[in-house]
Amino acid sequence: MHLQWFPGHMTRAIRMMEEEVKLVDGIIFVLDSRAPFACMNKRLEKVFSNKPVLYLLNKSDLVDQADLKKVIKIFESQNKRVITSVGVNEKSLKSIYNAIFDMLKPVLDRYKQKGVKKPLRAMVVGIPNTGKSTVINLLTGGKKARTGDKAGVTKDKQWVKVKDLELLDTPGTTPPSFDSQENAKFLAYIGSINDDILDFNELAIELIKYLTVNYENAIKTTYNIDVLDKTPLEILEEIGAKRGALKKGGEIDYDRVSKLLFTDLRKGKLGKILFIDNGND
Ligand SMILES: Nc1nc2c(ncn2[C@@H]2O[C@H](COP(=O)(O)OP(=O)(O)O)[C@@H](O)[C@H]2O)c(=O)[nH]1
Ligand SMILES: [Mg+2]
Repeated sequence: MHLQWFPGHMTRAIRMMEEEVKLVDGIIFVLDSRAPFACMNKRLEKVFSNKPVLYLLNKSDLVDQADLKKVIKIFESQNKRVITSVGVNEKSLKSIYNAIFDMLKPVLDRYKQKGVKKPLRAMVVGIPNTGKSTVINLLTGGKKARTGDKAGVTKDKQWVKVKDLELLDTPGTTPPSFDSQENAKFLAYIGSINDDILDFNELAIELIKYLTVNYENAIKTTYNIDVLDKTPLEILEEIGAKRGALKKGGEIDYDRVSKLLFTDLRKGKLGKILFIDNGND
C-alpha cells in the first residue's frame, strides 16, 4: 500500500491556498496533536511564508503532557508560534484569542502608523477533521455575526466578527504532508484518511511495530499480552485470539482483529499516543 496525493490535486489545493492567503493578515493553522507534523506540508509553509502563522496543537486532550512538551519544543526550535488547544473546551477560547492578537499586534501597529483603517483579518486552515469548524465556532460563540460582503476581491467571501478581528467564515482545507510514508500512515491511524482505501491488515502490523518501540506498555496493558520477543504478526494474532476475532474453524480473522485494533486506538483505549517520525526533529 502506498498512500499518495495525486500531484494535480496537490497543486490545485496549493494554488487555492495561495489565493486565500492574500486576503488575510494572519493564519491559524489547526493541527491534530496526535500527529502534528503529518498535518503539515512543506509546500504550504512556503505559501504562508510572508504571513504570520499560529499553529494550534488542537485535540491536545488526546495526547500526554510530556509528549506535548516534546512537540512544542520542536516547533519552538523552528521559530514557529505554537499553542495547545482543546477546541471542544471553552477554556481554550481565551488563550487562542490572545495568541491570535499577539500574532497580529505588529500588523495592527503598522496599520495604525500608516493610518490604514481596515480590520484585521485571519483565516483558519488545516487538513480535514483537525477541528477547524470547532475552533471557528468557539471563537465566534456559534453566533456567526456576518460582516457582509466587501467590494473587490472579497466579494464572494463571508467574514465573521470576533471582537476586533474578522475571520474567514469557511475554513481552508489544506493538503496533508505525504512527504514521507510514515506521516501518511500516521494520518491513516488517527482516521484522517478515508478508511475505504486503507489496507488495515498492513497498517495493523505497522501500528504494532510503532507501539512496541514507542509505547512499550500500551498493548501489554490493553490486551494483557506479553509482547517481548514476539513479532508484530504474532502479537496481532494473540490480540485476535484474546478478543475472539476468529473465523468459524477457529483461525484468526485478520480483517476483524486489525479493525478492532484501530477502533481501540481511535477510542483512546490504548492510551494517549503521539505519532511522530523521528525524522521531524
Ligand atoms: N477530543 C477532541 N475532539 C475535538 C477537538 N476539537 C474538535 N474535536 C472533534 O473533532 C471532530 C472534527 O472536528 P471539526 O471541527 O468538524 O473538524 P474540521 O473538519 O477541521 O472542521 C469533531 O467530532 C469535533 O467534536 C478537541 O480539541 N478535542
Ligand atoms: Mg469543518
